[in-house]
Amino acid sequence: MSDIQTQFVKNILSGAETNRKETGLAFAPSNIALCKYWGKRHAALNLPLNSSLSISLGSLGTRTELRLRDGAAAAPAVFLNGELLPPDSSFAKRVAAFLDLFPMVGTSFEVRTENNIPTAAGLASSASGFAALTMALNDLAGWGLGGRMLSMLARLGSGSASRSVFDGFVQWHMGSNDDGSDSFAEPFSKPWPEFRIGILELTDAEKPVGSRDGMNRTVETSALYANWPAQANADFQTLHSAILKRDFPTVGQTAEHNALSMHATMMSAWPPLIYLQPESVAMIHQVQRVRADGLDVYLTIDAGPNIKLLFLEENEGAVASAFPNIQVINPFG
Ligand code: 2P0
Repeated sequence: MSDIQTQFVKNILSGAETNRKETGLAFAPSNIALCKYWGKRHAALNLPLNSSLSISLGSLGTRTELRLRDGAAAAPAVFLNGELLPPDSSFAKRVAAFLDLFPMVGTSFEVRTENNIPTAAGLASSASGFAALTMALNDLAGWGLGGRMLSMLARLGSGSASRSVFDGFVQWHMGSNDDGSDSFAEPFSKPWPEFRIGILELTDAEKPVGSRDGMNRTVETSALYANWPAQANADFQTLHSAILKRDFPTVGQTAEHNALSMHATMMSAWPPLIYLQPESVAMIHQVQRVRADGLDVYLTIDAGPNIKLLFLEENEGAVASAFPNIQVINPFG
């Protein structure tokens, strides 16, 4: 816990009343970025170098129950899908560090977190995990914080968690203040009920480098990274207006271009970050082939090997024939 984090939490909670209960409960959806967050301007506050934009996955995400335990201050007991995690596991350590920011709520917690997203599908669970934990904390403490404040607190756990506080299309404004007070997420746009996401789980190979280390390495060593914030901020604007206009081809093209540009900056880091596997590259080519044949389908890829397809309901049958192993998600269903 750093002084700047402590001050940040104090600022967010100033004015919030505490009405503490024994248990807090919350659900937060997973999200997929159409304009990716890649690179930080401040590590402790998870302040990004570009704005990002995502779509939340409806009922797919994380449900978290948070309970206060009696007794002396202790590391939290963290259960993931019913199993107690070793305290030195990376998720348990990150949860402990996050809860340490809230000694005014308690100093000994039990955290029960359940993901209903297949963990191997490459869907970030830290985003929904820290969003659900933040919302469960808000429930337990009875702060009654609104979405903007919750997104800023969730951001301290994981940058992408700031977007998982909301349903539907979400924008995370990078902000410019050094104290992080204007870097928050908020929803925009009405539901787009025809929007579909297809998950292609190509391999469950462990990713060699986590997102946090990967983005830091890219910022520090990639000469191409210098161009990324400008492209991402332009893509953000294009996506924002194309979503409001329901211009699907522009949404798809911009999201695909954004994801592949992020991968290009990753590959130009040193040592290189190559998250794509041979199956991923084969699938990128297949998406291009079926699109050349007239099917309106686009892809996005996160810091891993699996591919996510973007398409509209009217093409669900054709996409499922072209990609038989697809798992289709209706984010507004
Ligand atoms: C995103 N990713 O926008 C991008 C695309 C991965 C690739 O946000 O260090 O786990 O906790 O702030 O949020 C993953 O990064 O990183 C991520 P931290 P986080 O979804």
